[in-house]
Amino acid sequence: MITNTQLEYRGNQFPSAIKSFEQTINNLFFTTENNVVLCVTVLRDSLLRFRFNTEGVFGNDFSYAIDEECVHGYNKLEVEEDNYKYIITTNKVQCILNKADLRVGIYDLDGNPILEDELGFHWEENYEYGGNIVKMSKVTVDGESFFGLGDKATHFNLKGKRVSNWNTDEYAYGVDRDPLYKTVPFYVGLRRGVSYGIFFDNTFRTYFDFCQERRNVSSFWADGGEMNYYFLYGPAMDSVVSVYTELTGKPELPPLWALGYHQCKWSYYPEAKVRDVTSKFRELQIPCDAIYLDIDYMDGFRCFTWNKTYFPDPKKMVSDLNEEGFKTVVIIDPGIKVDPEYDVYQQALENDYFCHRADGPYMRGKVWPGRCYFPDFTNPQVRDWWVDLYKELIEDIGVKGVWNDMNEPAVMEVPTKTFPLDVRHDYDGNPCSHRKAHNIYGMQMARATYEGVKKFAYPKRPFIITRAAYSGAQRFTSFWTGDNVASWEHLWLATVQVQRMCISGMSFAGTDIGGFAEQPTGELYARWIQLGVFHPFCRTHSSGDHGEQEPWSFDEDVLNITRKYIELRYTLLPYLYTAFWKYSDKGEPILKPLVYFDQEDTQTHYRTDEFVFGRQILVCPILEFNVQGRRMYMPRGKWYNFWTDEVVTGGRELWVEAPLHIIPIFIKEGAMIPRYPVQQYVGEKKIEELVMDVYYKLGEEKSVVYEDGQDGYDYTKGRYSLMNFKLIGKKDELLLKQHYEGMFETSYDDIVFRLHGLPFEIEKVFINNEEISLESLIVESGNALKVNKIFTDLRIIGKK
Ligand code: NBV
Repeated sequence: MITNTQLEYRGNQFPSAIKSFEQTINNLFFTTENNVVLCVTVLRDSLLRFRFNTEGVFGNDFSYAIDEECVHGYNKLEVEEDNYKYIITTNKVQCILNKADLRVGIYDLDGNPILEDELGFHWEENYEYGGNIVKMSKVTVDGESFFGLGDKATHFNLKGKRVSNWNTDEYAYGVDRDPLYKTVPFYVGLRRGVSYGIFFDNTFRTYFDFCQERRNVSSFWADGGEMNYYFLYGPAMDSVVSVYTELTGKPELPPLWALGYHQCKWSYYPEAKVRDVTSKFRELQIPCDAIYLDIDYMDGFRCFTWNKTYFPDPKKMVSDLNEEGFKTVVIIDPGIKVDPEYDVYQQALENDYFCHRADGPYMRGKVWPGRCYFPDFTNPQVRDWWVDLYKELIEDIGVKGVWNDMNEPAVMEVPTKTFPLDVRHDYDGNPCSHRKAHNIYGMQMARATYEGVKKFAYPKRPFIITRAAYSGAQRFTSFWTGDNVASWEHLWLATVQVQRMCISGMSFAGTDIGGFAEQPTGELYARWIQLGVFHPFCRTHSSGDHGEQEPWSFDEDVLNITRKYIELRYTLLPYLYTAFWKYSDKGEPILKPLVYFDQEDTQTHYRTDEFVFGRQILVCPILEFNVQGRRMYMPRGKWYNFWTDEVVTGGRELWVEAPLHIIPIFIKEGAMIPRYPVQQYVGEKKIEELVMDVYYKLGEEKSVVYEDGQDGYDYTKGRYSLMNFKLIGKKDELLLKQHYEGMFETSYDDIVFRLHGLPFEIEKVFINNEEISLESLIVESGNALKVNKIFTDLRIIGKK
């Protein structure tokens, strides 16, 4: 039976009435009279998968995104039936399927709707290519908001937007330019205070419409493949994002140096230039951990080779740099130069590792080396071969990280900027055309690179960065947002894009600080570095054809500002590393957009600029030129101004001062923030004592500090140190409780607690219930106490 709404969608086909239901353990199969099958899989009480097929049988169930290690299990699964519907009940949700038309509604256990089908699943034959365009539409309510989708260069709240996913090399993209480099078909909906998520795991070109076409409808569809989506129930946004990240995979911890500052340019060469730049960092005492070599280090842009004129002895250079604390990161692109004399080309040819066109010949395309062929990274044998190509670079020469670029894949001089759609791919034994493999090509390249670097860097940790990605790529690599521009608009995009990446499971992300294309003014660079040091990945990069972009390329003021903020990042490394550990352990995003931080406060739903770094540091970037301050939204609660210790009450907009050397930063009251000394690079100094900045609160707050060997895999065997603190503030007393876990011996014995905002003068201190003389503890000018790290109970009592 066709309904009235469906009549408007002639050309589309719809499921008819359900004729049968079958259950095999977790899979519930519903088949309609016109042979549509819906398989509902209950993975967890709040995680359900919906997979539709229009021909009665499902193809092989294979996904590059889903992490096989993700643990599933539910507490309850019941299926009931009446004349009109099937009701699937778990411990968290109820899912109702209409018998008449297979439409689905999901409700909480009190019957409140979370997400209901509008037209629900429908499809249209794809006349051009065969197969179906598979579609889904959902009812939305007024005030509903949408977040996620990876690197979209648009307002943080996607309400009213239509976006698509087709990995694209988009040099100097502007606001609203779409699609860009990455495909993350995942979003979080926030409806009447309740969050849910949708992950549409389909690698074809996909589309999402958030009430742009029709006011109360959101929809998503794909040019081919299956309607295959996961529904994640919150009701808190943090559980939606964490469960999505678990589903698509959490990363290992990076080496700590990778969280330091990185310097890059297209390109630093010859060797003398590289050495100049690195020595200048040390001379000017600007901390820096990584130096990048862009395409010009290679011989004629041939991957895995060196230009021996520019770099006569790469091993010596890399090792000298390493001595000075600089880790060398090199670029590797996917295009392999067609050159019968080149061994990488020969090997791939002999083994048939390059992609073919549908009618047989190799896929040819022009990139930096000229005419190239492209490895099929969706073939596991090709990935294994690629892994071993890293032996010399990593094991022999000592390179520490690899940068994968152009892997959308990007091809020059063709209007589509990528492979022709007929190109064939192995897709891990599920052969298909480029229409299906395009969006995961870059991820599979980064995966093979990760495995290669890991194999030869072991027992050290690998570092990989990629431009193109699909959901799940975070298991292997970090990300940057591609070829941005040195403009104020792009500085705004930087804060929006990195926050968006963070709630899309891809926290280890950053932008080219200062902008890749064109040249920033000193002021823009200063504002960008102030923001960039709070991004999980922190690298200055530029195309190099518009002038210099090293910290000293501007004036003295900008140099000092840059040093000050990079130093601040280095002092916050234990805090950032702890946030990374929470990401790696629990899927918790490193940056928290305000709506994530406090979804119940509707004032946060349309904020784009401010974010919380980790759990307790609020950052508000300055995004306009020639200003001395700005208005910002302070989330609810009390916050200490980082610069002045003044306490402000949130839940309101307020004016904050921000002359050029200041970015507004606020610390959540009750927070305990760990700090290291300034180092020129990670590991330069032995950490003799840990400083903890303690921000008094009347009430309670928890803080955590995670540490380990900073590299290597011992942490996976329990060799880590986890200090769980609880601060309890009373009128005339401050109690710090510690619960310790792990087997790692930190290099320091003592913690220096710097006390901020203490409302009383200290009279006595008890450690584990034993009074200790104040004089023996007090350091710095009075408001800091130095205490052996092994304590469970530190009680600071005020004078009455
Ligand atoms: O390899 C050169 C550049 C690189 O510096 C940049 O970061 C990439 O996004 N690459 C793009 C190719 C040239 C772009 C114009």
